[in-house]
Amino acid sequence: GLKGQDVPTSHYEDLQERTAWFREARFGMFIHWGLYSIPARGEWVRAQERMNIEDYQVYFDEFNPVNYNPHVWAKLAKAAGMKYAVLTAKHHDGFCMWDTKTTDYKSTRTPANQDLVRTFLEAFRDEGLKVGLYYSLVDWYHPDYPAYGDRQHPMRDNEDWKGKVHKWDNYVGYMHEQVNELVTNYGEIDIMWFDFSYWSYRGEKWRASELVQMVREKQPHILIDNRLGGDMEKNDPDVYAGDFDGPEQGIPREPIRNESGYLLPWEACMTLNDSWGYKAKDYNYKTAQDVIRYLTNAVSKGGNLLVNVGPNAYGEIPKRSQEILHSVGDWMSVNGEAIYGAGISEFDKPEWGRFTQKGDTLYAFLFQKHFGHIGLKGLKDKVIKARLVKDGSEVIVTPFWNDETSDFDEPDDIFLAFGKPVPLTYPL
Ligand code: FUL
Repeated sequence: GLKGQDVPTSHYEDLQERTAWFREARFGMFIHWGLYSIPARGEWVRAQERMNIEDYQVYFDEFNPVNYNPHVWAKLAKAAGMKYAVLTAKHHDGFCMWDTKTTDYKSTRTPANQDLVRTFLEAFRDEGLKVGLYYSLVDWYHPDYPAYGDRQHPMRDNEDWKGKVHKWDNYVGYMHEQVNELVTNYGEIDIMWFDFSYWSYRGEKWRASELVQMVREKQPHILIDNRLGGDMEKNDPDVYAGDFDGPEQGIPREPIRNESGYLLPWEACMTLNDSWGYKAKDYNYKTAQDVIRYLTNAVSKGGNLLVNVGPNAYGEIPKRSQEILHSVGDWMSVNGEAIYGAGISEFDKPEWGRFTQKGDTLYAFLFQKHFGHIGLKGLKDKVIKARLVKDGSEVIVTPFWNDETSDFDEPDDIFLAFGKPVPLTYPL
């Protein structure tokens, strides 16, 4: 095994086993969809524009995504090379995308008249994808969710809320019951993606241990993120330890480790433009190449990438997002073997790109223009053969040293002919 990946406790052995499919999958789709798709100014619109519930009610009254077809979404995810998807079952606005018994603030009471969580889950499973649900702990709808003491609450500056008593326990009970419904009534769920706890509202404020225990009882294989305030790093198997870390909008500089230095599974989530929920006027899209590099970068550090789409009011994934994901898929269909099931390499990150590794095979991803060769530090005498992943063609390996042409200054550098990515096979 790679250094640092051997696990000391049965907790970490369980973690490795439980997350095996997830670490193999590497690439998933995040879907932010709800009432906020109608104003189309992002999922925070109610908070940012200080709307009260009546202002926001118009979107509830008209929510009718006539072109919603989760099979189309699932096929797109598959075409992109994604292996799983996570849908917002409830975002901060508190609107429920399933037929919950806990409130009427749900999709089945809108013109959509559909349990959108159920139809999403069924369609994505049909296409052979793993399925996850995002669930917001923050809730701007529930009357017992506290307005004051919560900097994120849209009612924070609203005089009407001054002096109001919020029965926190009521809210936590409601929240537990909603999660209970999701993990009880919808078959096998692969990921629960809680979002998020903060400041004084971390962990046990939400009765997080109890919540996680309930979820794991109902869904023994489920993966849970660490935004409940779970202390994965503390390395304590008895607390509500999350199964994976979740950096947002960026790839960490280094692999993620706990306090004892053991590598943790992680997943970076990222928008395709600058918004999670559909924002009509956000044209700042990443390119397919950007996405490929984020993904490669993540995998080279032992992580996953969860790329977001924000379907519109009709239930359609924006055209531009579709195009990008199709291009990423073209690349993945040829180069996926360097991504799926691959992870951290024992060799240092090269100046010109990234390495991933799977068993004895090293995958080299070239990010830069080059002069027909690249240098591989520390690989002298270790390479049996080198091939281009995209067509299996031979890449010439030469123990080579030339002051003129080399950026590197170690005599044991090995230079390879042009190729991207380049798989090398060598005995360990
Ligand atoms: C954040 C949320 O506040 C954003 O709206 C989005 O859902 C992102 C993935 O997580 O915490």
